[in-house]
Amino acid sequence: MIEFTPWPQADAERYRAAGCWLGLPLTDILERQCIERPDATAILCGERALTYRGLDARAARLAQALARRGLTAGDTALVQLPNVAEFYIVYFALLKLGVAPVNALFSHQRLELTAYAQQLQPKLVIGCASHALFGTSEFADALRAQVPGLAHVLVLDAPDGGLAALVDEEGAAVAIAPSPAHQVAFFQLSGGSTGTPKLIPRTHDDYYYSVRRSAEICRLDPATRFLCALPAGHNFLLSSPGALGVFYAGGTVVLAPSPEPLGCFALIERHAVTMAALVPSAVVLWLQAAADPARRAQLASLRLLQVGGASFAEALARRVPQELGCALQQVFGMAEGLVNYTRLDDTDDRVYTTQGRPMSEFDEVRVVDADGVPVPDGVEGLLTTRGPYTFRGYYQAPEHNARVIDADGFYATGDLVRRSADGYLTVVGRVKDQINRGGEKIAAEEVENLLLRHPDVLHAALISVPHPLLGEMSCACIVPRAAGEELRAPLLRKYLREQGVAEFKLPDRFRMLDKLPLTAVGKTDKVRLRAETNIQ
Ligand code: J2J
Repeated sequence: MIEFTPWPQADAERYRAAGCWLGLPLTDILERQCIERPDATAILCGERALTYRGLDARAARLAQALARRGLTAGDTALVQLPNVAEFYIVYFALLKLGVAPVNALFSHQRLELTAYAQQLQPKLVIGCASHALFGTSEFADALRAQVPGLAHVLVLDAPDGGLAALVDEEGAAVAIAPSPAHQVAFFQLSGGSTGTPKLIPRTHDDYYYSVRRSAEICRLDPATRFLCALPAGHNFLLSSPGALGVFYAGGTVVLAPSPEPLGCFALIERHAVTMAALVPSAVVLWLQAAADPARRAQLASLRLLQVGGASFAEALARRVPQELGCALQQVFGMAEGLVNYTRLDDTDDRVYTTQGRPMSEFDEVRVVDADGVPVPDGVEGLLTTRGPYTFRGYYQAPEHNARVIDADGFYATGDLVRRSADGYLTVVGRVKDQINRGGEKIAAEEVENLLLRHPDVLHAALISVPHPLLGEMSCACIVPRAAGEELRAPLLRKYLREQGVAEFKLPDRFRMLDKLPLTAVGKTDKVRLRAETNIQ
């Protein structure tokens, strides 16, 4: 059994009685389609098409192959795959086995994967040969040295057959079962604001509820063709309603390697895609591309564009229906739980100016001031929340949990919002020490700690600065140890890269300073630092 902070008994009973928690594992999503529409197309990936029966059969075969190799319920796995059909085959195979995976982003590098592996102590690692870390066995060997229980490293597209051989393997059947529905199904990744990346345990019960409710709000049905062009493992693309919502409704997931518009537009046209999910920075690129009437014509089948992950300017939001020819839905969610949607029948004003309202009537939202006292509607405050699919604690992080989850179980999201009288939220800023770089989250402390390892760096502070496309980019403010030190941006960037950090976390800009401004209590005054940093 994998440890996690459970909901208090009374809440759990309430969520069960209300039908939020059904006691069903996430594998039910596939199993019901194998009965209802086994021959419908579940996934389109390049030239490959997988039916529901095909997807389930592959997941089942892989689960059996892994069981024969000793993987059992309660084990964990670290998975890093790009947007390919195997992502879902592996995900469901592990769920069938009761093995809880964490899906690292494909942009993650040695440092992130090692941090996750150290926390999870996985028995299994699955990677892809097209990623620098899994092209050779060097990284896998280094992981084995740090994770004593690591028994298997499987690589997709490996010369020796790797993962694919297991998906095709026939052998003696072993009895397997998913973990109980009220237990951990898998781990989500936190955007983070601390030095170490945090893991979010998600149970079958809570996640399945969020998927069903999301599919309902977005009115998914078997005719839905959903373009997944952002990382498949991200909470948005997996559950809001994401691929799991589409599978639940019996629709089709069309996989794209990236949100780059020309490739996506071709896929939309070829597969008559009806719905897509993007971050704001990708919408800007889509709007530019759709200025060409021939390109715009490729979007004829698109009915709904979901936008979330970062602040979406009202002026851009207003252009979506006009220039892309589809409805807009704003989505404000988080891997920790709470997801807000504008509704498909909302007024234009709501859709353009708010980030929606919570998906569930059981979501509880408190907008509070710095002392934790609720503020009136319409007044800016800190968003805190609890509910049937909002976690109660990060994995093995008691100190951090004590800071972000209050005595009543409300999670402090770190987002500054305004709530309208009818419950719609508008995101106005954040208090967490995080940079939201076009939807990719960077924990300032993590990068600062890496910079401080450099012998010539005395102080380091990572702040956000405005960026026309990404919304925000990062700027590292550095105080060198010795005056006149030849500490240059390329050198520091190279130093960070060598430490094995994801490319999107490398500071976009560097500023060399004599000293950092301090607050009254002696902490770096990032508000002042941001105000004084004028970088275009
Ligand atoms: C402003 N900020 C937003 C929005 C997220 C659906 C959609 C997104 C995520 C996600 C997700 C925002 N406007 N529309 O998990 O299921 C910022 C907030 C939030 C943080 C969460 C989903 N939508 N944000 O982005 O865990 O700061 O989840 O707390 O990656 O992104 O980031 P993440």
